[in-house]
Amino acid sequence: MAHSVQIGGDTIFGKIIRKEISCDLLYEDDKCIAFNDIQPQAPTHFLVVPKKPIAHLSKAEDSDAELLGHLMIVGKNCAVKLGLTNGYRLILNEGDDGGQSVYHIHLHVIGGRQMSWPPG
Ligand code: DGP
Repeated sequence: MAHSVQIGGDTIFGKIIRKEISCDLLYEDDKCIAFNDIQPQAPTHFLVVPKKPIAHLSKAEDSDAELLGHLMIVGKNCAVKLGLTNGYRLILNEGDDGGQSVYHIHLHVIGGRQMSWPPG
C-alpha cells in the first residue's frame, strides 16, 4: 500500500502550512507561505517556507531551482510591503553547522537594523 504523504511535511512548518497551528501570516500562494518568526532577531524577521517539504538545502534537487528562486522573490516583495527600504538580509541555515533547527527548508528575511558581519 502506498504511503500517504502529508502536505507540507511533518515539522512545525508543515503544521503551519496545513493551518493546524496559527502564525502571523504575511503572504501565501500555491508554492509557499511567509510569516513572522516566533523568535525575531531584529525588528523585522520573517520566514519564507515552501509548501514542498524539502528538509534542507542539501536535499534540494535541480528541479527545485524555480521554487527556491520563488522564495527569494516572495521575500523581496514582502520586504517592500514591510517598508524595508534601507536593506535587509536573507539567510538560509543549512544543517548542524549552519544552525538549522527546523528541518523544512526556509528563508529568513531580517531587517530594520544594521546587520553585522561575520554572523555569529
Ligand atoms: P532555523 O534555525 O534556521 O531552522 O530557524 C527556525 C526558525 O523558526 C527560528 O528562527 C524560530 C522559528 N520558529 C520555530 N517554531 C516556530 C513556530 O511555531 N512559529 C513561528 N512563527 N516560527 C517558528
